[in-house]
Amino acid sequence: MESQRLLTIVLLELLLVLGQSWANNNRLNLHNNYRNMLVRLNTNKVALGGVQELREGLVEVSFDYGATWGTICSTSWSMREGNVVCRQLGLGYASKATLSTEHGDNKKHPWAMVGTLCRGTESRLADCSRETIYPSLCNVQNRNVSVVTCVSHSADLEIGLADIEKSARLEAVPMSRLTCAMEEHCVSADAYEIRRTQPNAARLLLRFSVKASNVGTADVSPYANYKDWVWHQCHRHYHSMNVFATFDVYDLKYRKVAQGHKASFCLMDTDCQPGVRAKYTCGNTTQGISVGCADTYTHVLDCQWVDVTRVPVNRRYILRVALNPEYRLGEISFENNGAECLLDYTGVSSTTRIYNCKRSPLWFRK
Ligand SMILES: *[C@@H]1O[C@H](CO)[C@@H](O)[C@H](O)[C@H]1NC(C)=O
Ligand SMILES: *[C@@H]1O[C@H](CO)[C@@H](O)[C@H](O)[C@H]1NC(C)=O
Ligand SMILES: [Ca+2]
Repeated sequence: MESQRLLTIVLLELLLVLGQSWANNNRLNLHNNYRNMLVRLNTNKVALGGVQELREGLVEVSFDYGATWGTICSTSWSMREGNVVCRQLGLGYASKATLSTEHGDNKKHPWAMVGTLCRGTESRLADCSRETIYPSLCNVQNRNVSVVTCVSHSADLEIGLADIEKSARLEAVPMSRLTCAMEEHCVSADAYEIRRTQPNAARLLLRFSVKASNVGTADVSPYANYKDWVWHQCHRHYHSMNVFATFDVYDLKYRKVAQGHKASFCLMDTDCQPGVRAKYTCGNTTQGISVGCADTYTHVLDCQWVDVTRVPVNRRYILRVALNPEYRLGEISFENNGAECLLDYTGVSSTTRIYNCKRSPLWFRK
């Protein structure tokens, strides 16, 4: 008798749990099709609510033709998702996309959708995909909801391909000449160990130039306020962004074999189209890239390399260069920010080459 009662209880509990998770998934639209989804911005801020058209606020969706609205929780909420929201609302491009409570929290505005994952090119939020598992970030403690700010003009970085191929060269540099670079973590981790016993050992550096053109309709402005820029004593300039570009080497099965570091550049106009005047100079308060200008980081600059000292020689690899890989700056498109090249690496400068560079989107997480 006792065991039968226990079984009944277990079965009842199982049904309850299944029912709850079904209801939760349904309510949060983890699997729903989004055909009838509506999107709008909303805010608790009185001053903003009073303006005619909201350009920033929390993002709300409705699956019942506007009868009820709810917010979004997503691990990957970024400028990519923001661009889709702004595009769908006819408000341009995202200049900010965060998870926060600044326009109201999920107590007052419960999530109606979780795990939204966009490439950034979709015309409607309904066309985006979903994270494959329930995001652990979207738990009961989290009060944040997805927020965007839309602007009508935006920058658009485009990576140059010819510059990478033409400039590529391999160079052996003793660590005694890499003091600044090592301070900024521009060599692989093993170098710091080796330096203790062999301070003059050389690193093999694959150097190349990277050109970042602004083909958008607004200047590139570093995301941080200039008061927050960090002075780098070694290179004697301010860094306005922590991660402006990444350089990585993969084998042909896309396993990473060498990590270039995350380069934090000092943004400026190095070359401009005819009729456009350069105005950003890598100064204390003047960093950026004007519309119609480019910032070229030539291969002779410190840190403009991948440390390939430990990469096996006489093989073919893939080099990936990505601008603004963390989507810190708002852009019209992230489809033109990546370059993917072939790299024949021999360990010898005269026969090592980078070729076949193709422009690629910032790699969409698989
Ligand atoms: C909510 O967002 C803020 C900043 O936007 C962040 O500091 C905080 O960690 C977030 N909370 C959770 C639970 O993710
Ligand atoms: C820029 O910052 C450096 C270091 O703090 C300072 O020495 C220099 O005077 C500043 N220049 C300007 C133009 O503010
Ligand atoms: Ca771009």
